[in-house]
Amino acid sequence: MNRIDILDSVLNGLMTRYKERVPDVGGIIAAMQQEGVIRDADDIENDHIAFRTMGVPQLGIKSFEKIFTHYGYTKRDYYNFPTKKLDAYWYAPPTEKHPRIFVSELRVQDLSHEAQKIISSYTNEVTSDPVDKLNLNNAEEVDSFLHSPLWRISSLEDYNKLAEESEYAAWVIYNRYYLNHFTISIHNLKQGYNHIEEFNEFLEKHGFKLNTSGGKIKKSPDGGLLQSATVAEMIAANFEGGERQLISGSYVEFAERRILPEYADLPPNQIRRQHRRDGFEANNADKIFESTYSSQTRAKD
Ligand code: OOG
Ligand code: NI
Repeated sequence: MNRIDILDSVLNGLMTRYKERVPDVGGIIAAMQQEGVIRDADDIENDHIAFRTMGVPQLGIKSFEKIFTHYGYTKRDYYNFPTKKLDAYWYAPPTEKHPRIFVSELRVQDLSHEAQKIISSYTNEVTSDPVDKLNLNNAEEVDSFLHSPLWRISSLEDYNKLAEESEYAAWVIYNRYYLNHFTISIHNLKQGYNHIEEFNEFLEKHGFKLNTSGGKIKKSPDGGLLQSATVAEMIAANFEGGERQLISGSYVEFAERRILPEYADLPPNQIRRQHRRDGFEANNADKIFESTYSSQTRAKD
């Protein structure tokens, strides 16, 4: 298998698990089919996928990114989220058919001593960078790594303590490298659905709840990138000792990338990905992170 085939297989594995965990994915696909927006799921262009990581020396972005740079992804811009204490990068895919990747990392050393102690009690079980031990040319090995525990199952008490200080920290302690979201590209859909405002209306008409942080539409200052996201679905989590609690799982995002001003006159049938606004926007992302935060999930009736 060449690297693109391995990548496809790893991405398929991620999407399969994600669809099982996030019923909204199947629900949105079904609603799009019902209204004739797509014929089947393969008609959906995946704008990007996102992962969350713990910023400790043997893990975090610099460990995780090795998986996808091996398959031809290139590291692009850096983003900083001061209040959430996060760093992030995005990665450009090896071909136009593949999704971009957004990877964030919690600046663990910026948390309280108590939160750091809880986190390290888990992350210290990983004694060296686990990606270095992986055979990245073996898709099954990578798939199983992405869906296996990195550390022991957390206690409910630790989860709730972490959530008080960083909901992101709590999310990663439980959900680890599960796909955080995939993103439906809106701009290439048929008329009536290819702008974020009308797509949001379509979603709400079908009963999907949108993240309202900063408004339902997150718009970049250049006007080129418009995003919205569902509120994360709650999953019945099993904690140490058989304790259970509903916690945030993953969500779905929607992105409209406008044509760059310099290509405004290109005929529509010649517009490709490179003619549209690329990358991400820190202020949009800052609000999208909150799709898994209780301020948003609580509002989900
Ligand atoms: C990522 C939030 C940011 C985007 O497209 O800007 C994001 C996350 O929730 O982990 O997805
Ligand atoms: Ni995103």
